[in-house]
Amino acid sequence: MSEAVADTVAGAVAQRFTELYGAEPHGVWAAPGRVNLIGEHTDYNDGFVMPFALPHKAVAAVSRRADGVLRLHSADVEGGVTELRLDDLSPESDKNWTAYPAGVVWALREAGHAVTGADIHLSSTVPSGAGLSSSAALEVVVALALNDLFSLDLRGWQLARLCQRAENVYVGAPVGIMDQTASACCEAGHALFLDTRDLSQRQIPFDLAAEGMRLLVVDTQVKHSHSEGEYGKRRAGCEKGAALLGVDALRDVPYAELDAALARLGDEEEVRRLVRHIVTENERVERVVSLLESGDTRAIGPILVEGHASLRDDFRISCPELDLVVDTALSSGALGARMTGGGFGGSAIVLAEETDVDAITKAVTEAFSAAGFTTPRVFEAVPSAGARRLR
Ligand code: GAF
Repeated sequence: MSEAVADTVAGAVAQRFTELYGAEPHGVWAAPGRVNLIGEHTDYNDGFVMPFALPHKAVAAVSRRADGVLRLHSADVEGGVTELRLDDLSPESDKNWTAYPAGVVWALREAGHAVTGADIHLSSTVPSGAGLSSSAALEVVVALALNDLFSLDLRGWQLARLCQRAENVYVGAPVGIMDQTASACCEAGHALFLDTRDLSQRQIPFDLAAEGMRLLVVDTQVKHSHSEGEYGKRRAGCEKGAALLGVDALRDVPYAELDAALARLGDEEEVRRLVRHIVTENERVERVVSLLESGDTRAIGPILVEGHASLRDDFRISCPELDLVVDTALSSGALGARMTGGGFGGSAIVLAEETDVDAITKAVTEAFSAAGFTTPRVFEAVPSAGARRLR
């Protein structure tokens, strides 16, 4: 988003805030959605991930209050202003969209931060249910706004931890730390190489346009939700694998010792598949990082494809629509393609030469039509800025 566009968006959200609450907001903030280049379901196994921020953002106009009241409004949801008392916030009491911002306020206060109330108006361009972290964007934009307004002085990774806690405990979705950290910490023109064990990070330059390539996001329009059981089952299976192998997390199983670890799991076939995905996926992230750092960007394509096969066959979280994107894109000349995010629907990414983008988009759209699937939404993903104050 250029500075001029950011200013227009901030102005529109601020104006709506003023209409709703009768005074100008104390500030306006933005936090992006993300796509993950590689490193899927590794984050709750203390492993490696590599997301980058999308230009799509949640924007929040916010004012401080001192009277223990939280007022929430979203441009994207039918209905008026929701008014809550901070003292009444309690985990899983709220099953609406308001659980995301209210959960962040709850997590901040639970951690001892003096947040005394707020008026918040939100507006987001991150597609929801598309595996592009619309929830994390909402959480992070609220956390950043409150961090500034109450002078909490928390760093990006600390805000991400609090947002994850809001989602785990308040919303009740057992997600890892990737999405919140991506939204809080990504930088324009870079992918974020993140070690989810200690949250150490490296910004890896990722400017595909300069090299004549593009990265497409194909939103299959198949909706997914992390609070539903399958995500939690995969997480529990990974934790069982770590316990059976006697390690803190599957991150601690070295790739070179994968075969021995699988042999030790004996007839635990389901757990063996989950372990194989996590251990090989961490190694794929490391390979992608080293290829990008040595300037060999095109060579990451086959690794993305390996990652998709592992998610489809071992982790078993793909779906016919995601598989069709990957197969069609590859047979139309893509350099690589894979599902991205939590799975069971959502989006796939396609790495392609700029000159092949139109043909791939057409082929995928036609394949969906021929299969009787809903028309997918295809757009280019440009690595964009992380969360920031707009005004
Ligand atoms: C979802 C979760 F929110 C992340 O924490 C991560 O586990 C991802 O699925 C899979 O890599 O986006």
